Amino acid sequence: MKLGIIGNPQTGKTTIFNALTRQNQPTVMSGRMEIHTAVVDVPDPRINHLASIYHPKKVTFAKVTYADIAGLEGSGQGAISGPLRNELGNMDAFLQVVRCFEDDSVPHPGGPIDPARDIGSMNTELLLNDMITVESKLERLEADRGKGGRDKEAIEKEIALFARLQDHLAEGLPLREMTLSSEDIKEISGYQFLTRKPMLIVLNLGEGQSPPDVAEAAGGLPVVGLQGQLEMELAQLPEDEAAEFLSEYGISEPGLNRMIRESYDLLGLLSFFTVGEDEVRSWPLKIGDNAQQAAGVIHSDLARGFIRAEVARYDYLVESKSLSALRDQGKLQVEGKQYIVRDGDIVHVRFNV
Ligand SMILES: Nc1nc2c(ncn2[C@@H]2O[C@H](COP(=O)(O)OP(=O)(O)O)[C@@H](O)[C@H]2O)c(=O)[nH]1
Ligand SMILES: [Mg+2]
Repeated sequence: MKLGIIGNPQTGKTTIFNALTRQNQPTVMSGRMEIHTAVVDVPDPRINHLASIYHPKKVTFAKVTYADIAGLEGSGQGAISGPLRNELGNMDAFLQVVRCFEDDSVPHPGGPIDPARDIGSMNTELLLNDMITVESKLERLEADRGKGGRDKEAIEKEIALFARLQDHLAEGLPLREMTLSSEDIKEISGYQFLTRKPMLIVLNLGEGQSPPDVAEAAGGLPVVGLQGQLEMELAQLPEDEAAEFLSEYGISEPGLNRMIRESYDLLGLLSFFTVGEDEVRSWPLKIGDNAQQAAGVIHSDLARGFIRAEVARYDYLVESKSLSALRDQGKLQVEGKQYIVRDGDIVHVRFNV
């Protein structure tokens, strides 16, 4: 699953990307389309706790991929170029970085710092882009109608659907707020509409700055505040110094961890765990997926040869410290393929291939 980091130039996208990845990409404005991707661990204290029980050889966290996407401006001109549009379309969700920090040495092309305005203009930009896609599709459909080659009824149905999308967008509303049947969703899935993708607003705050109220501009989108510059410096410290720094500032956890977890939620994912002496590991799973699908995340053989899953609740395992003790206490659930996996389940798949 891939999250695209978007936003106006000089808002702190690359700074936050560097914080996420402990990398050091230059934070210069090139004006060109440029994309850097990185795979990032999703921090989870439960995994650390399980590791302290099992002392495994290896500890592996669930991961998400972030892409730092330069070259996008929320100018509201509908000017997203072809290749950039393709890249954006390939993302599963967006993080929109919004500049809140004041710093005269950092240019701000759009005028005074105004987070609500920037959120609004980016929304317009994405909306216009979807509008262009819908309109050109409608034009093609109208032409098809004139020719009369294809199934007439099918064309009329498609025209009706895209006209509905057009009306919705014309009201200034993102497509993610539109109620669509599963058939409609299938029909439009190939178009990768930008306003259908989930989005998290990330307020890039100056040191000690409290987050501005952007609820109205965000229109129901989740919002998280972050001190980008500070997080980047923190991420580049050795672990013990970072911990010292945090306690000095009275911070219980880097804001970045919260942002990563929020992006995980944004993608509609939960974590389930596997445990053992070799490895303690968290795995991402779509919320609502079943035990067989979870098995498939681990390995396709496990899904194919699935017999049953032994499932323990995280709290029970922490309490009794071993799966066999839970089995003896009758607290190990034995579940079939259709069992809906919950966040925090410890899953052991029995299989036969
Ligand atoms: N003062 C301050 N400067 C920042 C902060 N975040 C980023 N910057 C600076 O703003 C400039 C642009 O940041 P960058 O991450 O390259 O923005 P991008 O164009 O969105 O990728 C750089 O000079 C950063 O050092 C922040 O939280 N506070
Ligand atoms: Mg950048």
